[in-house]
Amino acid sequence: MPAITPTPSFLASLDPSAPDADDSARALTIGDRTFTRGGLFEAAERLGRTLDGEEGPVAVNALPTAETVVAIVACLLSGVPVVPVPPDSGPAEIAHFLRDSGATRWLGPEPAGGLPPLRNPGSSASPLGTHRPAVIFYTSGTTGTPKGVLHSHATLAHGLDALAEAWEWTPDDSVVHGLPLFHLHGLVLGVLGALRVGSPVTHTGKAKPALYASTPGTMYFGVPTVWSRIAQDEEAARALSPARLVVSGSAPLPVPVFDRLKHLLGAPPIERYGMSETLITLSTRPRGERRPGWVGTALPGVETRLRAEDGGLLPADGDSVGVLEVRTPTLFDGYLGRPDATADAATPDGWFTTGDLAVRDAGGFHRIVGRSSTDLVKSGGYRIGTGEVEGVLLDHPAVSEAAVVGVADDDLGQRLVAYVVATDPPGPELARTLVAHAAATLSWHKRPREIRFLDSLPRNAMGKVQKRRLAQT
Ligand code: MLC
Ligand code: AMP
Repeated sequence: MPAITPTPSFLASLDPSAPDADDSARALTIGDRTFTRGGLFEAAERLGRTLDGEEGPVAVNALPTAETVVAIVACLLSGVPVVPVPPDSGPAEIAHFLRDSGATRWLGPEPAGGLPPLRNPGSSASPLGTHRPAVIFYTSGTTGTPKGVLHSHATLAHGLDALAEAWEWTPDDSVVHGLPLFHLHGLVLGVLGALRVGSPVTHTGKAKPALYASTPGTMYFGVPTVWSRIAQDEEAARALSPARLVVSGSAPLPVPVFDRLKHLLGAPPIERYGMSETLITLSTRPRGERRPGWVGTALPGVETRLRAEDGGLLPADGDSVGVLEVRTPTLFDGYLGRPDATADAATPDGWFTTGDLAVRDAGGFHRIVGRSSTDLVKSGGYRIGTGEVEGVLLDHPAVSEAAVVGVADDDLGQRLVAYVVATDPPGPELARTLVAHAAATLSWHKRPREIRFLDSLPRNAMGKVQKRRLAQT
């Protein structure tokens, strides 16, 4: 993890010394607040001055508000690492994020249950050591608590420039979305991307069809759940037809949704693929082919290959399914404090193992087929580790066994279903209690959408729960 010098030009459009800077140009609208480029820079700089000497990282309660954007931009401009915290996080998650990152300050409203103690730099060393990442994203793995994904100013800058090139994204564009401000999609692409390119962005607060439809723009970003809802709302979909690009990512876009958007908008959506760890690596192009079910070709600087179960490399024949490996200048700087997990994700020759199953055709087009592990679920575009949810359910006194699986869902792509062996009488009331327990301990978006009670969980001869059998029940 090389230490990197923060560069104020990462958010290039806010650079006050830029020769063609127009301070009065609109930079951001969120809620009822609109900032000019100069106004946003000034607000962030003012807050940044209070961070002077802050070792950080600084945790930001990433509500969809102007204050959140100002806080994150302030950290980036000041070179203080920032941890965007999902605002619906429960106390266990918040305590983990703060402890694991060694956060020294919290910006934004305090959580309802109060704030756990922050690290005092004077009395304990930073888990970051000498490294100064730009952002730490917490993301779920197949087991254990979420891991901190470290990105430098350099990887973010590279990733956004590659996207700008691929999408022909210029200051003449205007971006619209309502995605959460604590993940790659909504924060890096949707806000920092716009601030780097210099195209104004409107955040709609929520990712609702009517809000997208009533907000003019040239580029709309959404996860497939958002596009599926818009595709069912003909009026909303038609309102987006003047847009230059409608972009889907974070989860597979179902082919019927692709087809319906193409019909209603008059042009097919752009699909792009990425991960918190790699940033965006594949995309279709505005002037290129957009093929339903396929996520396009490598972005500038990115290489891909497919690995078979037997360890060999697979041909790009449009048919052979293997685990997708990528080599990219946008690769993260590792998982915070987890050299074991960082090493596990790398091949001996330095490629990153995504864990996604894919095919690639001779023209370099990729289709994402699924994930190699059933323990990582994508629901509404959120990545959720089933182990984490099982652990929380097992902490409840009425639960003796629990297994969580992702089940196909027309709206969310996958929805979390928890199979539970209960010590209390099972029924709707206990189901509601367990959902509320998971939502309150972890976060609202990680709650199981359904609890199914069983007398015992199906296990193999080794005692391991057979999740594939559960997912079929
Ligand atoms: C929310 N609600 C609550 C609550 N929190 N109610 C009680 N208690 C709480 N704590 C309310 C909401 O306001 C809403 O009400 C209702 O519950 C449903 O909320 P929800 O569960 O959030 O909505 P849902 O329909 O499930 O969400 C769909 C969605 C959401 C698409 C809007 O899943 C979403 O924002 N997904 C984006 C995830 C994302 O950005 N992933 C990218 C990761 S980066 P009401 O009345 O308002 O409806 C990545 C890399 C890449 O993947 O490639 O991009
Ligand atoms: P996250 O860690 O939340 O960034 O999620 C990354 C994961 O989202 C990837 O490993 C994929 O499984 C999934 N993903 C992202 N974009 C797409 C896409 N366009 N199609 C299918 N899956 C996607």
